[in-house]
Amino acid sequence: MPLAVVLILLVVGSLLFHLFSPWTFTPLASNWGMVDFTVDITLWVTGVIFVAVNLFMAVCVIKFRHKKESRAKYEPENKKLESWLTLLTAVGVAAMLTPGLLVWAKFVNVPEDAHEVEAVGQQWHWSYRFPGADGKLGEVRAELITMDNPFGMVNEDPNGRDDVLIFNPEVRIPVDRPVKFLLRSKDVLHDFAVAQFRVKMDLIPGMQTFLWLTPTKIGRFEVLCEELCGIAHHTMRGAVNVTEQGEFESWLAGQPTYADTLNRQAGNAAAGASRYVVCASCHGQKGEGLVALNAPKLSGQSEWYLRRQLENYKAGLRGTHKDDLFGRTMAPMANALADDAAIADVVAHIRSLPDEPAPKTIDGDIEKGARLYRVCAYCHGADGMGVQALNAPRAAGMTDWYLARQLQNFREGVRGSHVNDFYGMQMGFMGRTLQDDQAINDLVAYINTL
Ligand code: HEC
Ligand code: HEC
Ligand SMILES: [Cu+2]
Repeated sequence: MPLAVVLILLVVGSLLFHLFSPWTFTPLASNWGMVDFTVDITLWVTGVIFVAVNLFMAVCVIKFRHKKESRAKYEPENKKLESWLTLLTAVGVAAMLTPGLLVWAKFVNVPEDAHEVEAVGQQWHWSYRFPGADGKLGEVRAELITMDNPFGMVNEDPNGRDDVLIFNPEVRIPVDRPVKFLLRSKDVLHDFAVAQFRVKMDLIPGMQTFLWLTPTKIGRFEVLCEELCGIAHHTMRGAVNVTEQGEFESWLAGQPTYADTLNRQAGNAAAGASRYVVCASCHGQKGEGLVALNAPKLSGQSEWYLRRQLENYKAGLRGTHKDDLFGRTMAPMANALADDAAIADVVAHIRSLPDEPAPKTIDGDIEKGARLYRVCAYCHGADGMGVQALNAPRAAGMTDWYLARQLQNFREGVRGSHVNDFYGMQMGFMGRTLQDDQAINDLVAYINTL
């Protein structure tokens, strides 16, 4: 009897959970209503069977429970019942499989008028490429991928010159126009998935895969990598921003083509020197950092990282959080750098400054720090010198009190919580794994030994 009650409670509980649970599908934002329909059918078929089988078991447990006077009857065959059960099972299985085949047929037949976007995955971020004015994506080769040519573009291919390169995890696409995402991985398996679009597909190194959809709602949707791709897999986020056609076009026109990236002017250190005069009042004449002004050492830091931080301050991705006291003193300084050339010049000057190791001011348990640092080494390098491919800056030999404060900031969301700050967000996920200030001190003490 108690078993029968448990079975009945299981059925009632499951139904109530299904009806009242807050975990439901995200609202659909693409043409793939068919996928939802297929999932619904499967849920109905399996749901009805789940309820029927469990209630039947409960009834049997009650009805046929042990009674002294009753005896079991042996009935090995029942043609009629077996035909019924076979037929019902066949109908149920067919009902679950057929819609899936129809969806798949539609999925592999991309509409003629779909425009193309390439999404490129790597540990642990996304970038995108549009075909440009000629409508053709240029040829790419994995062996040509370098820091200066992150897409592996083949220089001789004229189709590639006007390709628009989005070296950022966020992309825009126009609403109500079918789009075919061509998917490519630089390293391991990844999976391009946007929950609201209902379609997803693996990225396979050495192969091009695809998916297509027609976005039907304006909005910003998160891209998740849904294939376990290494220790920082959970930080591999991006966004697809669905906008009106006009807004999309003006955004696209403002993005660099491959030809633009080839012609990018290197910064001028001499011009940067005069711009740096202001910076020196806080960061020091030699970029060595001034603890009294809370300004970190800049000399010896990599060019790409300095540039990105200045851009982030300017765009409000950093230095805008209400508790970010020090970041908020820095942000207006970056705003004074009018354009990309000004940023390139001042960074070129900083790169020309002598790189002397900063004084060590933080004590901690170096052994514990070394153990904690093992995870950090994946992105920042075992030597702490930073890894550009992973967007992680140099930490070794930089100002230690500043590193400790940044770790606190990341942990508390003072830095890295702006929705467009993908790289800060990544470090935020890591910062939140640190238990307390002692862990931070241990880590920084270890970084000081590198
Ligand atoms: C008023 C003082 C002040 C001035 C002037 C100033 N900075 Fe800063 N800067 C700071 C502070 C403080 C921070 C640290 C912010 C934090 O702790 O989050 C900082 C941070 C930075 C960072 C981030 C470093 C990192 O490792 O993430 C860069 C890059 C930077 N400054 C460059 C510049 C440049 C270039 C100039 C001149 C155009 C400049 N700063 C002028 C105070 C200043
Ligand atoms: C998934 C890769 C990844 C891992 C793992 C990682 N970081 Fe980072 N870290 C980053 C990125 C990316 C940035 C740059 C954020 C930005 O651009 O604002 C960063 C920034 C930082 C900064 C700020 C440096 C500065 O000059 O402002 C510190 C400090 C730091 N990381 C320390 C650590 C420590 C300590 C660990 C280990 C607990 C760690 N990181 C693990 C990716 C990583
Ligand atoms: Cu991934």
